[in-house]
Amino acid sequence: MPRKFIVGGNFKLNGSQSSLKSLVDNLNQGNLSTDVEIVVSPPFIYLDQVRKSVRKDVAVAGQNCFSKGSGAYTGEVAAEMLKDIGIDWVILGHSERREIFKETDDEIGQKVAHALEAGLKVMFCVGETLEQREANKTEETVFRQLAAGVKYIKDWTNVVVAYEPVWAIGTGKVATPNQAQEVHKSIRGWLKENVSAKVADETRIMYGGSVNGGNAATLAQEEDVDGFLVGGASLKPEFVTICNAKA
Ligand code: G2H
Repeated sequence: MPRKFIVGGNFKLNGSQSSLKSLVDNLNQGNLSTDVEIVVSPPFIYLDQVRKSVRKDVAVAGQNCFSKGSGAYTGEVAAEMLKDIGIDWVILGHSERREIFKETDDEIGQKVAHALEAGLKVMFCVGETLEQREANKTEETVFRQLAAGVKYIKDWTNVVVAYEPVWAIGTGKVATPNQAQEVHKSIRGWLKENVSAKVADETRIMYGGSVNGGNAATLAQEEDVDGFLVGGASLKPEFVTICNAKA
C-alpha cells in the first residue's frame, strides 16, 4: 500500500485570531492536492477557532498534551480534551519540547501511549543536534528516541514519525535530500528490525527543518520522505506550495 504524503504546519507559539484567520483563509482558498493529507497545528488557545474555520479536508493538531488524563495537573492539556473539541492529531517529542522544556525520552513515550489510547493520531518527533551529528551519533540518538516510543506503542496505525534534525530547525539550514533520505532510510530499517516489516513499510516518515516552498519539491522526491513537518514556512502563503510538493 503506498504511503499517503502528509504535510503538517506547526505554527509553534505564533499567531493571533486575525493572523490565523488569514492563514486559514489562504488554505481554504488554496488549490490543495487530494493526494496529500494536511494537518495544521496552532497554539492550544486557537485550536477551536482554526478547527471551526478550516476546510474539512485539513485536520488540526495540538502541539503537545499531557501523559495522563484530567486531574490535578495545573497548566496541562489532556489528550481527551483535544479529542473532545474535535482535534484529531497531536505533535509529541518536538525538539523544542525536549530542549527547552526538558521532556525526557520516557516522558515522551508515555505521552505518545496516552495520546494513542485517547484516540489521537501522533506525530512522533525525533532528531539529533549538530553536536550529535558531528560526533557521528545521529543514528544512536534517533534510535534511542524511537526506542523510548516503541516501548509504549502497541499499534502503529496512528503514528507518523517526524525526523527533524535540530540543526536544521528554524536555522535556514535544510538537510540535503541525501541527508534526509539517509536518516529516513535508517529509521525505516530500524522499524523493520525492532517492530515489524509491516510497520516499517507502512509508517510514514516526515522530514522537518527549514522546509520551504523552494526546497520542498526536491526533498519530496526521496523514496523514504513521506511528508513534511513545517514550522516557519507554514505561517506564510507558500505553505500551499509545500502541501502540493509531491503532486
Ligand atoms: C521544525 C520545523 C517545524 P522550521 O521545528 O516542526 O520548523 O520549519 O521552522 O525549521
